[in-house]
Amino acid sequence: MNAVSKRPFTVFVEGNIGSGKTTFLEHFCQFEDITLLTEPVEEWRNLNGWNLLDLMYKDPTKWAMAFQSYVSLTMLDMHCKLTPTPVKLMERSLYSARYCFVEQMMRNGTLHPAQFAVLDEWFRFIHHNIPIAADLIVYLKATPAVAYERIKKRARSEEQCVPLSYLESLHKLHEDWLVHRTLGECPAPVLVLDADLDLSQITEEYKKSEHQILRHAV
Ligand code: DGT
Repeated sequence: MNAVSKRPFTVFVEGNIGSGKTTFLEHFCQFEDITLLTEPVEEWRNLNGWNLLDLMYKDPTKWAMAFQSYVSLTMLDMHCKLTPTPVKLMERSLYSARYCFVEQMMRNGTLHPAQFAVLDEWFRFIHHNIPIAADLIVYLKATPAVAYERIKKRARSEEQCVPLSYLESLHKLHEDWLVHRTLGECPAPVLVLDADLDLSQITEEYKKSEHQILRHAV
């Protein structure tokens, strides 16, 4: 397929921190006609030697604005990336950055209302002027306590201070956005998968999404 002539079938993989988005994407490595775009966490950990993710967790009031601004840039880059395949799978999106993370930081006062207004204007501008559409959202729905245990286990150094209450509020925002539809705009149909299952059972759960995704990979 000519990469510039037609937008690929685009899937956002969404879910709380520790819900298994990376494992979900790895499951689709076996299929040739799918481009996988993993979240640019490594870029957030090293911008000219600065670890913005760490700075944001250590002093959110000071660094949230810079961090979210850089998240927006790297996410926009993912949305705009041309792919040689008919299907594109993206880990998260500008939508979850805005409706889950920025929303959370605005509600708990980490972002000043003026900072929030700037980020919101950027989101609105991009949304109206740049194609960031999706055809399907796969929502990996995880109980916050399960996500919390996984985060402890993987021990990413920056996340050691993440409390269960933070995961609970992020979970509620994902639910309001993707299930109850009371927050923001849901840009595509949503397929909800049970992300609480352990590794031995999760492949079967992931397979439930294969038909909807692979039928476009021709
Ligand atoms: P997974 O595979 O489901 O366990 O996914 P993770 O946890 O590797 O990926 P993700 O996107 O849930 O989070 C990576 C880290 O970056 C995590 O510490 C949360 C943080 N993060 C991701 N996007 C944003 C954002 O827009 N704002 C803020 N404040 N943090 C974000």
